[in-house]
Amino acid sequence: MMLSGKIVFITGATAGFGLACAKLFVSHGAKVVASGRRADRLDELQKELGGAVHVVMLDVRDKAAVEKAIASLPAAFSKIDILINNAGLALGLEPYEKQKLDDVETMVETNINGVLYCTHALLPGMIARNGGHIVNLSSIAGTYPYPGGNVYGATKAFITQFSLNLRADLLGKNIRVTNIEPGMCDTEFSTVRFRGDASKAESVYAGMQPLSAEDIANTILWTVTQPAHVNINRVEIMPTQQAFSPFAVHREKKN
Ligand code: NDP
Ligand code: 8X3
Repeated sequence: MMLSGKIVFITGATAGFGLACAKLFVSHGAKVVASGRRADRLDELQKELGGAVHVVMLDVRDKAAVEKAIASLPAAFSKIDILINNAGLALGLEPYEKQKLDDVETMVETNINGVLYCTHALLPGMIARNGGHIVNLSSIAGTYPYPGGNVYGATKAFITQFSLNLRADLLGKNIRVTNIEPGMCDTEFSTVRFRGDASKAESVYAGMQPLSAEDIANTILWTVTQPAHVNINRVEIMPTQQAFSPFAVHREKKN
């Protein structure tokens, strides 16, 4: 099996990409540390995947909790080979001046701080063992701006640049870093963004075929199963039915 003997730490494994990765990686022989905030979802996953998974209730915004969770992993799950920094969210699609600062802080704390804390806690072990792979979930929103993307897009731009800079730091240490940059993908992402408004979330994907969480899990699996000398730096991936459009131009009305 492709991932036999590998231990994978996934943040945000209770839904979407993280959940799909947990299931796919276990099916390929990995042992998975699955983390997230929702205990009921973690319990379900534990029941479904059994001894191949160790679940940890964890809010990645909490620096002390991240350090404690990682320091207290059971021995069989403690030597992490692959970290998937996946936990993240967008809140709102309003122009910045209308965004609630509480939501802004939640995005920054989750999408940026969470990645910084988990990476900082797990990297020394990878360096000591002279091997590892960090996979960060950025987004096309980190490269291409769109109205209402303001802070969410900026947090993802941070992740893209952090991934590339980590590569520079880690040269010679046999640790790979991959930045995954998906476009529209039908998970709980839009339901969270629109604060539980399911019909608004559904309308995002109406009449087109978005990516699925499994598409992203398969892509991540591909990046982590390349030969050790191959580092996939970035993967930008969109639905076929999503593409680019011209720059927007504001034109003054003629009298
Ligand atoms: P989902 O909403 O389906 O899943 C998000 C996961 O993140 C959940 O498991 C949630 O678990 C977890 N999470 C959120 N906040 C925290 C927190 N503070 N601490 C720990 N876990 C947290 O979204 P996706 O699977 O779509 O998104 C995964 C990642 O991919 C995100 O970083 C997102 O920005 C990115 N992405 C998504 C795209 C999309 O279109 N869907 C496209 C590009 C990137 P819980 O609530 O249990 O804590
Ligand atoms: C999620 C993709 O385009 O909705 O990161 O921002 S997008």
